[in-house]
Amino acid sequence: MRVLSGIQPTGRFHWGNYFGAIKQYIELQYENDGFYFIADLHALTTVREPTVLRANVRDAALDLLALGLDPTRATLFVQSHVPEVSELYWILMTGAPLGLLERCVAFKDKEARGIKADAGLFTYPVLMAADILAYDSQCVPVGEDQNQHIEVCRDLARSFNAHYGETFVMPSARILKETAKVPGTDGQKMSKSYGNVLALFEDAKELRKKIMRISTDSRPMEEAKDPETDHLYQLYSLFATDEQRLEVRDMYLRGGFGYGEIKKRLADVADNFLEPLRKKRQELASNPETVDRALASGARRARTVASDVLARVQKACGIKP
Ligand code: AQP
Repeated sequence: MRVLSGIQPTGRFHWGNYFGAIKQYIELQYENDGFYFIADLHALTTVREPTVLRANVRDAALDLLALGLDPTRATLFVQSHVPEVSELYWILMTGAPLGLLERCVAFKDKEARGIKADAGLFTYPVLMAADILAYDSQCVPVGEDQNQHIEVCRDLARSFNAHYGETFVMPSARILKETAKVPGTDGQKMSKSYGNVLALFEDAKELRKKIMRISTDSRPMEEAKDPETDHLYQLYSLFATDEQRLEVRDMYLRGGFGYGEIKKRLADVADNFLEPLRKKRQELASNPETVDRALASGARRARTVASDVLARVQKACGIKP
């Protein structure tokens, strides 16, 4: 099965990116034909400093490789290295109903929070549709926040197919229930633009400090609490073994514990998980040519697939002989 997903190099990856999306990329790479890209064209809507964007793309590649993405199994590439996608984006823009884009909550949410929105941000779901359709993708592993954009992609593919004849493969989202919306330090969705993230490759001491500052309620220690509605417990569950999780769950149900104790446990399990990855990342960073080689061969493979799909689309709509 062709699996595809992209991730924006708009800053360092956080726990939500990993548990919502990247972990799926890695699990799916063994049995499927995985295409994973660093979405630098999408990032241009927020990162307007060239040196920062270049550094972010490199960090993103290092992070993905350190987290376990294997470029000999999956195709890892940078979005802008496949120009066919930009042409497909334009073709899909013609015929994309404005109302469909106006209903996208990610755009409305940013606008409501006073983030200056440009046409790129408004039409982001159409570029995302081109990203998906350009590789005949069947499965798109993402967090819940991207579900609506995948529905837009399916709408655009359906209406193109209805007008010009069967051209696009219909993709489906793959969203894991337990990690569809990882909470941030304040309990809202973990998101860079909410300033509530815990980064994966943050300095260990800084990370521990941030964990100790996770917001909690002021109910008395002795009161029993529902673990399922508590974001600290949800974060702990991401890293804990079943046994560790059940022990903490019991503490919540019984009451008589302090949130500080859970935060310490969270810092320990997270550190346990992250420490070997930090080491792996350091090794990779000292071999930049390995990363360059992986991205170059990924782009070659991705272009081969995307140019075939684009030729099929051009023929269908009559713009090339
Ligand atoms: N909190 C989350 N829980 C589960 N999945 C999440 N994803 C992001 N946040 C969560 C998933 O990560 C993948 C990459 O998303 P992206 O490139 O769109 O990253 P992002 O949107 O830049 O992440 P942010 O922090 O949410 O950025 P802003 O604040 O700029 O929008 C996607 O599959 C996404 O679902």
